[in-house]
Amino acid sequence: MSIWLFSFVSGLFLLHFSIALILINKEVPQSRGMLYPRESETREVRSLDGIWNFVRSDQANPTQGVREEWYSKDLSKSGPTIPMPVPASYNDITTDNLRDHVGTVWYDRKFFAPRSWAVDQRVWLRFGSVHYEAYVWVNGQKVVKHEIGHLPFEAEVTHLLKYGAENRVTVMCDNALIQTTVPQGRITELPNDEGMTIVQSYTFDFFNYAGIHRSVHLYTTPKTFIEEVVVTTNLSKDNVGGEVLYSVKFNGSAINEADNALYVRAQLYDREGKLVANGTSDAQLSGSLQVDNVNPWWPYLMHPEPGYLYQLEVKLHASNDELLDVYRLKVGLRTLSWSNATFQINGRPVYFRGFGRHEDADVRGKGLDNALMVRDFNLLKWIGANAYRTSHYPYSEESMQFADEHGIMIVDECPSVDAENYNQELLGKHKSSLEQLIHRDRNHPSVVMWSIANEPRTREMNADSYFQLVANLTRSLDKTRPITAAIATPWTDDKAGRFLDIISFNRYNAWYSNTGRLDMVTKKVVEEAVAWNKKYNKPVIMAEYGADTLEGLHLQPAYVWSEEFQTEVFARHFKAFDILRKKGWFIGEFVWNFADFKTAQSYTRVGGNKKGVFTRARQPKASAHLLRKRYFALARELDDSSFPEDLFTYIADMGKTENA
Ligand code: BDP
Repeated sequence: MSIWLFSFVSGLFLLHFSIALILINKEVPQSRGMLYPRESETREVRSLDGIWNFVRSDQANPTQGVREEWYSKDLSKSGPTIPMPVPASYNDITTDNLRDHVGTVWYDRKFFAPRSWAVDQRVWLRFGSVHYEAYVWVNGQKVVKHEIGHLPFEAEVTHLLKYGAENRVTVMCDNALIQTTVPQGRITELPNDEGMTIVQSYTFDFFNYAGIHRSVHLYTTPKTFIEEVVVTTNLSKDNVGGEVLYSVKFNGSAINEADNALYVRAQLYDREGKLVANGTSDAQLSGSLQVDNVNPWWPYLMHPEPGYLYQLEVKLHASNDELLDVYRLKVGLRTLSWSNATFQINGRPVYFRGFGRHEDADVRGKGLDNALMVRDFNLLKWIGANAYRTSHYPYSEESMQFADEHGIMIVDECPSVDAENYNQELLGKHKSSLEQLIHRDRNHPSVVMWSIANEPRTREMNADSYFQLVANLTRSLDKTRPITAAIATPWTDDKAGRFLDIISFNRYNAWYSNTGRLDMVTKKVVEEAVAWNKKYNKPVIMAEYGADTLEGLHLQPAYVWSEEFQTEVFARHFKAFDILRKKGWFIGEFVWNFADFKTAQSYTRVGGNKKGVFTRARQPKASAHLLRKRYFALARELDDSSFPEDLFTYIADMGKTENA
């Protein structure tokens, strides 16, 4: 090779190498609109939930449906369809191997657009979540594409609908995870008994359920309508005076072109429906409302009336006072503050006692299920928890609203799990997932922290610049909440903690390390928490600890997988947490996991991950009763709440009561 050619090639190599090293901060697309669909005097909402038609593509030919334009006619015309419930994961509905299907599947259904919708308004089609990637057509016309599950998306379909007639919506959904999706996975082609097959693998520990996971809505808005509402709140030092700051964006033309002077009337109602504040916005459609004798939003058990919500009514008016649009949302007034040692709500220090969770259930997988959601909140309150992390992706909007109502604090996590092999495309999508999450959840009082990742490989090359960019974006989008990430990399090697406000760590003492050694828990937990705090001088949370437990397996003395073992593992951790609490900067304990859940098949998983305190059918294991005593004891000690009457079972008189 000539010297010239050699230097050219090595130059190329160097260039390539340095590109791999440098991650560039590129703008992420900004979400718009997507207010949760609510009826009002100017808006109608229709659900498209129900039984849809469903076709799975040939795994070896995933683009066949697009090439053959299956969306241009009823799916049933292109081949046999099966019924599929929406919302639900499709994986566990049939009795064949649809569970392990990799690639695209198709859904369609018909619906009527009433004649009344044809006049003077817009119609929107909104999906609460389709996992992982979705392509949507209406009457054969492509309307929207969305990547990254667990997040809502929508499109205006006004001009595509036939009014007073039947219409068709078609969805193609792709569950494939690769190195540039969030979360990452790998697709490989492997030989099987019939020849070759496509296999999906991933390192994260929950089943990659897919399909139309949350509700599908059609809703109407006026031509000129409220597109965004952002709310922040303040309280006076004594929590007596409150302030609601709102900022509204509209979409659509003003009534006549010369009329740019739209304005907003904002009214705030208390729980009893009494008007407590009202005002008119400035020309930018922003304003503030002052509330006297405010009822602040408090977490469960921190106050006799937790989860207090007001209703904010936002009315968009033309300059001639004509009412254009009305949107109502719930607002909780609270403040958050944090330092290098504490996290405070309304000026009072918070100690988190909660769970990592999953959206997961028998049959419906990750599909929204109101019965399950309400049962889960009843269990959270029964056990005395005040918080959970939406491990490892955004949970349904309905559950966020429920958390607001019940005073459960949320550590709101984006869908980045086990991030590795950091690359530019991954960074872009990771940032976009946070942008979409913050856009969706910024008005929820229950959201008290953003979690920007779970167990990223933070010792890898590039982890520092990657997480600096992710954290910077998060902070630029919301300065009112602290940032955390659940880290499992040893503190000695971690490169991401310095970009966080609160350090969360996951560790499985006596399970993945020193298996079975209950005598090797307490000291290790204390030592590790102290080390994290020393390294970063920030508040510390233990975000995951636990042990797989087969319901009904009893072994004394405690032995791994038994109910006795899980209970003992918890007790050893409680001891560590009490030592740590005295240090001032240890601010929370989260058990892994709230309930048993489905994972990919593995010889370490018996029908799934069994670290639940509740079974997958949401019944308590022995550990739940212990945890309940601890959580209520903490609530009494720290927040002065009282014990539920049935917390302690009667055992004996113990000489405390007088003879009858
Ligand atoms: C942690 C992960 C969590 C797993 C858990 C476990 O964050 O998703 O389910 O381990 O192995 O590392 O049970």
